[in-house]
Amino acid sequence: MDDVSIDSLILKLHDVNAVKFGEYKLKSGLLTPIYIDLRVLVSHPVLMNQVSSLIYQRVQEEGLQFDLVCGVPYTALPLATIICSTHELPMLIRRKEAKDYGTKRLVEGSFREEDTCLIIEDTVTSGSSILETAEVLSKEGLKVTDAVVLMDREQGGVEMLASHGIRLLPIISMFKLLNVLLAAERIDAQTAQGVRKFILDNNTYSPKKENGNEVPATKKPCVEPKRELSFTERAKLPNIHPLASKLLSIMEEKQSNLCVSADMTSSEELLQLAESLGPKICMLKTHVDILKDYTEAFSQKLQALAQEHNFLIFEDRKFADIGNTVKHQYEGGLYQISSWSHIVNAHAVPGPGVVEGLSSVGKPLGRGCLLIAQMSSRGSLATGEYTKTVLEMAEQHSDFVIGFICSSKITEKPEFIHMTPGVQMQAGGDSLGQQYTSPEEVIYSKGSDVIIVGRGILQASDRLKAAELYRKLGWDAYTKRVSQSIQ
Ligand code: 5BU
Repeated sequence: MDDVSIDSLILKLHDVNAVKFGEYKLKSGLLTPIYIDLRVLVSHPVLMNQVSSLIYQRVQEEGLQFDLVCGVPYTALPLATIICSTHELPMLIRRKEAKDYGTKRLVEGSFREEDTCLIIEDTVTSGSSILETAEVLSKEGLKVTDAVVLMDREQGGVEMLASHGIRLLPIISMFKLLNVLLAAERIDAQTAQGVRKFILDNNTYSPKKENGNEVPATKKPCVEPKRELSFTERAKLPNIHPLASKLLSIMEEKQSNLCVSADMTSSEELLQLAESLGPKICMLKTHVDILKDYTEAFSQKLQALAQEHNFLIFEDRKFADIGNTVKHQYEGGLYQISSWSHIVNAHAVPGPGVVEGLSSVGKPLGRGCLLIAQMSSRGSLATGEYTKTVLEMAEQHSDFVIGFICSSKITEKPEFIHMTPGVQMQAGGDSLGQQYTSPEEVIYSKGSDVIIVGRGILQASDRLKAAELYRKLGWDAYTKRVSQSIQ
């Protein structure tokens, strides 16, 4: 299941008022600042089909084994019906009340004892509705081991159900929903923060609540609650590209997710900048073709400084031609970029050939590439379906692509590093279309990993002091994000 289709679904759910912000009373009597009402889905057949196919996709991805499907009444009933009808799966209907005439059955449909029934639900808060349905099914001799839910409010449902031996598989989590709505400017940072706090403060699951006794270890959740990995943990992932691993380790070691954009026209000045800001940064970004006095000696000195101060060099060359041409542009010409730059970036416009051409030069040298998934400039065309295709291209070339230039997190895959330019303390922009977002917003709210700052530092009266300030703002936003992701 890809993140971009989840993102667009979240926006559509917001469009049809299935996600509301304000003050609402939950079944438990608790007042909540966010209300998820998926009952409206029945009025939107296209959305209904999309949700059903996402649920089924999840079922398949997890390789779930079951004999029958049951939707929790009422909202999930039509969803289960669509899934079962489309994929020709036998379904059961759970009655909420036993009818007082006829068979008095609580579960309608044919089944055998010991059959396994998969439960489908629309929204989960505590997990009690799923548990109730599972208990009714169990009384009929059915087994329930898994449940798939569209929207998990992340208030303890996963853990509670796990303690009853049911694995809950959510498709959209509350924190993801907030991040997407925030990135799309549907809600402001204050609303998102208010909801996050509410969710963290109102977890409904406590092992002690189970019959007043601590739940035995064997009944503890079989699914670990989702937690964002730290840079150190990501650096150790089995499938991580060695260069991505190196960058993540540098970031943790130097407590810096700051990349300075050294947009200078004099080699000497650039080297002085690298010398003085080196200790504060994880990466230094260049535009080598704006230097008026490039020499090979310059690139050698820059490499020595990168070694001395432990940062990576990223030449922001934005390759965008057919594979054969970019291969020459990367390796040869005046600049011989592949010989000194650890990281380069590329537009996806030409198709996968651009990555393959660059990879044929860079991969043997242990270099890495960032794909430009979104841009910071006004009116950028790199949005929506385009961004989605960039992500797919990266996934298909993960032996060379280490991440993205983007304005917000575009994938949950922790192997990819998200880097965001267009960063300054104050929002605004320049007269040529650049648009600025603050470090806090980029890292904490939009989920990116690295801030790329140029003029915010270069035009400061004290560049070192400004770099230290950006480093601290970026790092604090990252630590806050990771610590709050423990859901
Ligand atoms: P600024 O001075 O912080 O605005 O510089 C931003 C740098 O990042 C500059 O070198 C741009 O070329 C680069 N950049 C960007 O601003 N936006 C983008 O989408 C991409 C690169 Br890709």
